[in-house]
Amino acid sequence: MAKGTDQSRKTVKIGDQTAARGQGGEIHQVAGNGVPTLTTALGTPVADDQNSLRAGLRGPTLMEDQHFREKIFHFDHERIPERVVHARGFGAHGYFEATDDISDLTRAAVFEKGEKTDVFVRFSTVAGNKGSPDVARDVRGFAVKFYTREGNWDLVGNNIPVFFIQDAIKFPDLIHSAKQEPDRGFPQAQTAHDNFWDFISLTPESINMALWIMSDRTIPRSLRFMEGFGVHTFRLVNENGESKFVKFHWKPKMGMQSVVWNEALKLNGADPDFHRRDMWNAIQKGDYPEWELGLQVFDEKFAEEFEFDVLDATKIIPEEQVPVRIVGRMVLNRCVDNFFAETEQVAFQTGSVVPGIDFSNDPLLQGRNFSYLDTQLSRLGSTNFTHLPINAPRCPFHHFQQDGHMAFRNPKGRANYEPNSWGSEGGPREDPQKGFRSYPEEIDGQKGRYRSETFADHYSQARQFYHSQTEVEQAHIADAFVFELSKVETVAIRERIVSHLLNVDEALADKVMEGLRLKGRPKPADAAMKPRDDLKVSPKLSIVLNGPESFAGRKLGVLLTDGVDMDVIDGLKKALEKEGAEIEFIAPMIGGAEASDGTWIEAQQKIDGGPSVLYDAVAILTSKDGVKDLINMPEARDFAADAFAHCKYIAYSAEARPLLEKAGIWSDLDDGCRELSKRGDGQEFIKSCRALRFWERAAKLG
Ligand code: HDD
Repeated sequence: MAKGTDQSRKTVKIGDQTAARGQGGEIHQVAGNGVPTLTTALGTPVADDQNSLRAGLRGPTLMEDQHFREKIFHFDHERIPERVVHARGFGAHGYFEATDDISDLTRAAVFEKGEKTDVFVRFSTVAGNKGSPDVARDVRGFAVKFYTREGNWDLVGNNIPVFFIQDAIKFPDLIHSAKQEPDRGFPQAQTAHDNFWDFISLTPESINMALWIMSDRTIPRSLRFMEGFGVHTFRLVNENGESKFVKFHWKPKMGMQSVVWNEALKLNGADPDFHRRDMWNAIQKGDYPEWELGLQVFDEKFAEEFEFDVLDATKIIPEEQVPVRIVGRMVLNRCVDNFFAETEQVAFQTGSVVPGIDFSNDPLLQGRNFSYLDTQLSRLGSTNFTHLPINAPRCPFHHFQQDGHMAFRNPKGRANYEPNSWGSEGGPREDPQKGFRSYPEEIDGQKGRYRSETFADHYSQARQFYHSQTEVEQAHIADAFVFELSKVETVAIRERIVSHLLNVDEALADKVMEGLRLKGRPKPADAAMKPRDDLKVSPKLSIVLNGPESFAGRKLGVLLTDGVDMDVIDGLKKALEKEGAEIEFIAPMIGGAEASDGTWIEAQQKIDGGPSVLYDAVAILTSKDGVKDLINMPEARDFAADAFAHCKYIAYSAEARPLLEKAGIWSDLDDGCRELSKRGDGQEFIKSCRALRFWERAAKLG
């Protein structure tokens, strides 16, 4: 008998499962005892999944091997085109609950007070490919699919309330400029290159958004700690057909928080999956992220009187001018079962609205309404992408669309057209009462390729945004411009950006100019409209001013060694538990460390895999002997020095002093640093961590 056939295998027992040992000695499970039989895609049971069918022991593989061919064929076609933008995403399920009666504003079922609607949310970065790092400096997509009882409503937003361009016709240019340059195929997931800043410098309408992307909004600490925006002006329409304008806002219950740029650079190396891991872990352990949905509602009169055009997506309406009214809450409480089937195949469309919600004439939105439907065809390969479970409505639906690739929800019966004579057997019919009706806005005008003069002010809101930031946030914006433009090779492009910044804020422009060592101040860019000086600052635009009230949902990283004081550890653990925050132990070896009282502390990270950038605050707790090991480890010195440089709150035991000295921070320790010597000290330390960062340090760091 030939070697390598079933008969030549020995069966062995692993745990309570039967396994077969192959010729090479490898062990694999066989069916039985509750383990199902492996089959082909068409259900034929498979006897051997280890060896392809051969002519003879050492002969060629036979084409006849249907199982082998099907397996390889399917594997070869596993990839579908990634999204042309927002390729890297992370999705989760949850629900939306309407908490306020707004029937005077909209007839949308999703907003009936008390109504609970399933949602699927996909967060994303924009420019990077599917495998790019999570903490790239980039806008975050914030797309929400509401499976309402009157059809799916997609609110396809971002974590920034304005956009780069005013007209969708410029979108391909914008995205081409931002992604890898076409001749060289790099840089990946970053805008710090010539093409992007060239486009921006030649597109003054993008300057407001340029300020936003250079702020810390584009380096969020967690997807859970960022705002979301529908960006455009939409319409709400009530039962009587009356309409008001609306802008949608998502407010994170845990407040806003970002990382600092140097941290982001290091995070992308330490954990390219930082954001998805954080979201996955939070949901898996029941710490469900939550947002409130708020509306800015305004009428035609306000729209006419407002300083800017409400149809211009490069502008906000400050919350101080039109307050955000909270009308519901969204909770994400379930991770996906299968990344591909859900996160990858979900198809959002701005055009998917439901009765009671309608579009405005924002030319960016109008263009998007075409693009999203169109792109799904090339991405998902069939007009039947709505048949996929993640995209299908969860309310009853009936229509006469039929056939096509992969049509797997097919109507029964004779009628596939309308009108027909088949009465109640004749399929669905329109419903003038319940059905979607577009708001009958009066439109009159001449056909033409226009840009309204009301879209012409490109700098005033950029100035307002900059002036609304705290000092430390302003410094980050200037630093970000210097960083990005330092990667731009063409000096004329650097200069052009500075010439735009001169229209925003002279001090900012000068800082950037000096940071780049430009040889002289360029002239301010020609402005179609003189920038205004009279816009009031809007504190709601600052991240630092809108942080959390507690340390809940955040993580303390404790670097420890053998001999650590268990009392202090216990004190910290208790304080964090009370606060709703997490603790993670980092040790020289992954096996953990033995505390002074003999307690064994399991480590979650080995020191070189757990740098301080992974944590919101850190503690360095060691013993006289333990610290001797740490001072010789560059990663332990970095742990301390980075935490200090990133303005983190730092706790330490007296024994940690030699490490803090070696890291060069001992003599600079400030009020953001606290020695822990007894159990009760932890509570005070965690209280101080609520501020998230000790920003006072930033000025001293220079
Ligand atoms: Fe877009 C995806 C958000 C302008 C064309 N966009 C996409 C996603 C988000 C946004 C969150 C990812 C959806 C997902 O997770 O599957 N896009 C925005 C926002 C914009 C915006 C907030 C401005 C306010 N987008 C925009 C324009 C166009 C597009 C002007 C084209 C004219 N966007 C697309 C697209 C994508 C997309 C090509 C790629 C994948 C997809 O749609 O499904 O159609």
